[in-house]
Amino acid sequence: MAGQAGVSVVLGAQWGDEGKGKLVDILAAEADICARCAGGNNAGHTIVVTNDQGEKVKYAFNLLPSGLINPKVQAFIGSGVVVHVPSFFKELEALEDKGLQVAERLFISDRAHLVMGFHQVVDGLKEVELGRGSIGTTRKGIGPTYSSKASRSGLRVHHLYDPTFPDQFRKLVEGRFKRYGHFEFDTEGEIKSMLEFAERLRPHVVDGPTWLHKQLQAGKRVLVEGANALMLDIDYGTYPYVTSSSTTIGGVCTGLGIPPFAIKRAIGVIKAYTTRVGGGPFPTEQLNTIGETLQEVGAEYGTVTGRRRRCGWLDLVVCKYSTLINGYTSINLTKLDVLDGFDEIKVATGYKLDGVLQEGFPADLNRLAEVEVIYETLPGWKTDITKIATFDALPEAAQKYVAFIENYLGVKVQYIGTGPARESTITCF
Ligand code: 2SA
Ligand code: GDP
Ligand code: MG
Repeated sequence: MAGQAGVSVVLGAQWGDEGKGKLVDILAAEADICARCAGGNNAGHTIVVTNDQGEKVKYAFNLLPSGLINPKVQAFIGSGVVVHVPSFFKELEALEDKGLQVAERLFISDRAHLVMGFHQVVDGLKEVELGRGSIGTTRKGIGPTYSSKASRSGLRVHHLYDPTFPDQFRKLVEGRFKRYGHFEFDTEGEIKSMLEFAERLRPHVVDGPTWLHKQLQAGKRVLVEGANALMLDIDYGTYPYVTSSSTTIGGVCTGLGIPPFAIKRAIGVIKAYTTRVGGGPFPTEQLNTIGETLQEVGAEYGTVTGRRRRCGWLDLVVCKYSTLINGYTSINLTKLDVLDGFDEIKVATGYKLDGVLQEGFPADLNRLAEVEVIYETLPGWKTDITKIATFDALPEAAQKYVAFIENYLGVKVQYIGTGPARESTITCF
């Protein structure tokens, strides 16, 4: 359980937006620290909490860890995260406006890379350059910042307190002008603003690995909130239609600076169907009324960009591949309620190429485009499950749907989502 000392991890098993934020919020009740290890404010986690007056209050997290709703939890932004400092404060203020005391509980690694305004401009320019082949990024500057990091010219949080920061900043902008032509950008204005932000940021900055190790040594329970998801991973996702960070369990170790054996469990979050926002392959996508129904009933809109998410049937080939890489110790199956109205439900169980059943997930997108998807058709339950609180009370067909997933993946479903609110969760064990 999340209650044990050490590290518990929540990771997206598909293309993101599986409902990780909701699970993180629930598990935060039994955690001391909630940490982000990768990505930036491209992530969008929506949490719905029923307040004392019985009203539903919605929280949207992008860069800050979702565990912050729990007032006892400290939040940590690890070295693998890329941080747009103005967005950090905007989000912090928005949470404080909702009555949450956040500032004293929020820590950020000195090694996290900084997303600058010019990274965001370049994100847009790159997308325009790609034209029809564009990735469909969130334009938050994520890819260009990780590019700066990998090319060893990036600026990290600690650089904000280095007297050479302005010069290093100018050099970085000059490099972008050389590559993309002279775009409109107020370099000196941005430097001034970053240095002002640096002073506000100072109380939050810690020596990342030392700080976290001290907490672990003190027996603290650390909950890691994965951002984006396995199929958006820079190495294992549908490259190049991916984000630019390591979204796998490996990214948890590198992003936080912890050894693998500190991780006690990894919960894979799987949506009961599949969605994807942005470009790139999606073998089970339904460009028909099925996809439209999933989109409408599931309210599938991007939390950051407001874009409509593409929708399709559950793809167990993807989930198996994801399980193989991340080694889930259990599953949170989310949004099962969205399937309530279907007569029958399809699930992808295999890909064939040239008539041959494939082992694994193809790396080559041209080959992926040629796969014949093999489906299993399961009966729907045609029942409103949103008020159901136990597994045994679920309609038989819904139980069978869950069992089918467990059998295919060889991993038990621990939590089932039946609605957006915290309390709309069945805990199986
Ligand atoms: P980026 O901005 O460089 O990380 O984009 C690269 C690809 O990664 C996808 N991506 C996402 N996919 C799902 N959800 C994300 N967060 C938001 C949300 C997305 C939104 O929670 O709804 O609001 O549009 C997210 N962030 C990045 C992106 O679509 C590209 O395919
Ligand atoms: P994340 O990026 O994985 O944290 O997921 P998002 O928050 O971007 O998207 C998931 C959406 O589904 C949010 O709007 C949640 O409020 C909602 N949600 C989460 N779990 C459930 C569920 O079990 N049922 C329904 N109907 N909605 C859910
Ligand atoms: Mg999201």
